[in-house]
Amino acid sequence: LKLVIVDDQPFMLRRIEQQIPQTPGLEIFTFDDPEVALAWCQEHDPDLVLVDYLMPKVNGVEFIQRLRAIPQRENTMILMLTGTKEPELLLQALRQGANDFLLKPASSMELEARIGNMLRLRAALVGLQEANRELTRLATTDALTETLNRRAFLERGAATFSFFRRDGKPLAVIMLDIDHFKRVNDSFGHAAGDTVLRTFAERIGPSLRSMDYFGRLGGEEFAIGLPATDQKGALLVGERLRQAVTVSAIDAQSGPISITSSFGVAVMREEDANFAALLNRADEALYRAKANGRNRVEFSD
Ligand code: GH3
Ligand code: MG
Ligand code: MG
Repeated sequence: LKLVIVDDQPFMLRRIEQQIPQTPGLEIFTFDDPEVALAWCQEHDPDLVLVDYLMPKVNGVEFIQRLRAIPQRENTMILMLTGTKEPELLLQALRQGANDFLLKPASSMELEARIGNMLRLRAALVGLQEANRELTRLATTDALTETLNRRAFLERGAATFSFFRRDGKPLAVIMLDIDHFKRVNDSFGHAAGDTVLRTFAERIGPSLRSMDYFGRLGGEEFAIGLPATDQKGALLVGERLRQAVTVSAIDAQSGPISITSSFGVAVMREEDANFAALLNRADEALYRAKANGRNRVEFSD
C-alpha cells in the first residue's frame, strides 16, 4: 500500500508521518512540493493521498483536480487536510474529487481511523474493479477457444461497421469453418474435437493485427473483422490463415489429427444496411468455398 502526504511545510510532513502507526506493507512517501508529488503520481499508483489545502504554488483543490485528471487515478483515495472548516472550501474539494477531509491539527487517533477507513474503501474498490473486469471478460469470451463469443463479436462488428462507414474506409469480414469437423468428433471423440477447436483458434489468432477481432459464432464456425482492409488485403489474409491451419497435424490426446478449413471473404459495400448484411455475404462466399471442394478461400462478388 502506498500512502502519499503532500504539505509545503516539512515539519508538518514529519509530524503527520510520525502520527501514522507503523503498518506492515504500508509505504509512506512525503512531498513538500505538490508539482513533484503530481509527477510522482503519474508514475506510481498511490492508494491514498493526504494533501494540505494551503500551499503556495498549487493549492489543495487544484492539486486534487490535477491528480484526478491523470489516467487511472480516478480511484485514488484523497483526504484533504485543512486548517479551516470553511464550507465553501470543503465543498469545492469534494466536488473536485476529494473523498474526505480532515481538520488540522488532527489527533493521532482520528488520523489513524480516517486513514484506515480510506484504505478499506480503496481495497473494496480495487476488488470490485477486478471482479468487474473478470465478469466482462467472461461475458465476452468463448470459454473453449478464448476468442470473442458471438454476441461480443457482433457488437464489435456493428461498432466498426458504423465507424468505417462514416469514415469511408474499407472493412472486410472473413467467415471460416473447419472442414468435415463432424468426422473429427465421430472418429476421435468430443474431447479431441475440443482440442482441435482450441488449436484451430490458436493458429488463427497470432496472424491477426491488433485491431482485427476474432470470434466464435457457434460450433466450428468463426469470423474475423478486418478494419481498414480491402478485398486484396482480406484475400491475402484468408490465404495465409488457410495455410496456418494446415501447417501440421494437431496433437490431440488420441493422436495427430489433420484438418483443413474453408474461408468466405466479403468487404463492406454501399448497399450493406448493417454489419449482418456484410457477414451474410461472407457466409455465402464460405458456402461456395465448401461447394467448390473445401480448403479454399472464396470472395463474395
Ligand atoms: P463442413 O465441412 O461442411 O463444415 O462439415 P462439418 O462436419 O464441419 O460441419 P457440420 O456443421 O455438419 O458439423 C459441425 C459439428 O461440430 C457438429 C457438432 O457436433 C460439432 N461441434 C459443435 N460445437 C462443438 C464443440 O464445442 N466441441 C466439439 N467437440 N464439437 C462441436
Ligand atoms: Mg465445418
Ligand atoms: Mg458448420
